[in-house]
Amino acid sequence: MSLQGNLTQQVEAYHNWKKELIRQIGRYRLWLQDNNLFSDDISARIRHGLELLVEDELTIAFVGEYSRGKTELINALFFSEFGQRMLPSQAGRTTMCPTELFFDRNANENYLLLLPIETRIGDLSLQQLRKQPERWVKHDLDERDPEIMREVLGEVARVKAVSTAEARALGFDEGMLEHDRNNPGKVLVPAWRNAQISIRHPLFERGLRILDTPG
Ligand SMILES: Nc1nc2c(ncn2[C@@H]2O[C@H](COP(=O)(O)OP(=O)(O)OP(=O)(O)O)[C@@H](O)[C@H]2O)c(=O)[nH]1
Ligand SMILES: [Mg+2]
Repeated sequence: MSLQGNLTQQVEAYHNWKKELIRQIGRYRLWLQDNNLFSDDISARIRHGLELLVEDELTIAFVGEYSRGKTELINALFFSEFGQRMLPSQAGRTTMCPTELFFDRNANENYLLLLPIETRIGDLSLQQLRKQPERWVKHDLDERDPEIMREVLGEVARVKAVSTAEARALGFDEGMLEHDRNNPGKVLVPAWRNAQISIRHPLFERGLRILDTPG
């Protein structure tokens, strides 16, 4: 059986398990009511539990040393129908920032959001910055034009040349960074701190989230 078929079945099984759990919690609530064991406190706890179950999404993180094929596997699993690599994967360090793939069911659209690396200088956490759309650079992704889509997604691998002092200010250990061959004295840092990719895909529409990480 193909890997894609397996994954689809497993995500489906997870969904069915969640649905069954929600049904059983409903039965438990009725049983508590029938036996006069129900209270406002229990009601609030059950409601909170159900909300968590409904909101909860399955996230799979791809973690490993660089150039081990993490991104290539994601390309094969989710973008094979485009007939070409959608996310940049090549020999050497490629994925430069943590990249989340999912489908934004509220906005109901495909897009790429990029958070500039300079936001590391401020005090705001990624969690806080997620609530500030104006800090992110947004690109539309048109699934009818895979060539352009691939070009846009290539941004995830972008690096920029900065001085070693700038790299330190951004929180990098310069010993870990590559030197820019065209710019003596400068080092290469990721251009982005985080990437969010919303893509219509049956598994992402089901709530699956993928996290690709730099090696
Ligand atoms: N022969 C072969 N090559 C592979 C396989 N998987 C990945 N590659 C190649 O290995 C190179 C690195 O793959 P990536 O997917 O970019 O590796 P990565 O783990 O995402 O690396 P970073 O993003 O740098 O952390 C690319 O040239 C891929 O085409 C595989 O199963 N077989
Ligand atoms: Mg990669």
